[in-house]
Amino acid sequence: MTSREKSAVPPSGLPASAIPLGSNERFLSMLGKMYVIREFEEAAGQEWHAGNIRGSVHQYVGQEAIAVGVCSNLRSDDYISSNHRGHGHSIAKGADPIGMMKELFGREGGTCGGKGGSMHIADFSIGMLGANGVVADGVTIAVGAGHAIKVLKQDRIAVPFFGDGAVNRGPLMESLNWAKIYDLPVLYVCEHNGYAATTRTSDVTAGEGFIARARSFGIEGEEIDGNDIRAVDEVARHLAQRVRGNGPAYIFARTYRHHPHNLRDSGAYRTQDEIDRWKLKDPIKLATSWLLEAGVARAEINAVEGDAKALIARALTAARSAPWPQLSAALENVQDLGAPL
Ligand SMILES: Cc1ncc(C[n+]2csc(CCOP(=O)(O)OP(=O)(O)O)c2C)c(N)n1
Ligand SMILES: [Mg+2]
Repeated sequence: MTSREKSAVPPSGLPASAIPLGSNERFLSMLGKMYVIREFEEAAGQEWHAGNIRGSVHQYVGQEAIAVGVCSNLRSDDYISSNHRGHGHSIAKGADPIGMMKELFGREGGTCGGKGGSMHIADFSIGMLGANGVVADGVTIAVGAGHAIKVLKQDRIAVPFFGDGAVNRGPLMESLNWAKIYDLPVLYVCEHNGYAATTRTSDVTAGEGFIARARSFGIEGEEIDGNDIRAVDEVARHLAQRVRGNGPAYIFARTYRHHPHNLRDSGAYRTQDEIDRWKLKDPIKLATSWLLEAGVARAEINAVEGDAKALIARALTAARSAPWPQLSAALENVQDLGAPL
């Protein structure tokens, strides 16, 4: 089966964008997507420790509400770009988790033919322009897409997801200037989880950080609790509408990653108390508790969780049994600059 074959039924039935705004069904659907991301990430961690996945894996656990809340307000032809922590963004935009798991395993049928791995998942068929291992560089790709949208007079938007570690890099600054000067339809999404690898970003950021920097270029936006799917959904809907056909805006979302930076990181620079306090604000737990309060039955919530677990179990089975890529595929989809072999 190829990655293009959408083998996975969305675990919560209809995609969130097809369900009336603000309804319990919409939020239940988003909860289902958050569960798929969480199950994918926990499974990826286990498989990495078991030696079945090579390279780095950066888990998105704890930040799921941002990707899901934003992407639920995008059209399938809108673009996103991502960073090294990109699995959640890809799943939220509609990538097939089975193809993605094959990709992490380096197998044939992976999203990128098994040649990209965790940090290079791209699926142009759903507007996912790529994860990116170079901090801040995914942002410039989305701004380039935004420029193309403007030149081609389309009504799409481009959404770069990036972390607080990108805020001190030059490409982000250049991109803000370019996006504003050309009034490009770009919705910046800064996921402020407080850390860039093992460094607390407040220790290495001069001035007031991303919001002040965006404002200094004349770009306005909103700061939100990135663990509250309702807040992300509301603000993303409003800002995606504003950006479409207009100039840039930003979402600054406060959040936290539950796990260390990647699977090689001991995480020794954070206290257990800090981690525990943020886990009380787990976006899945928060959404579950207010959905129950809103009258959604526990059985419905259990069902979306069960669907997500079943989907990821299928993804693991498929990834384990998929063949390795053919040697002849090594030079397929590689840019040919004309150099002699
Ligand atoms: C240009 C560049 N510098 C350094 C690194 C090493 N590096 C990889 S991820 C990372 C931290 C990024 O932090 P942030 O952007 O906040 O994302 P988070 O990991 O918190 O999701 C660093 C420094 C890199 N990949 N690229
Ligand atoms: Mg960070």
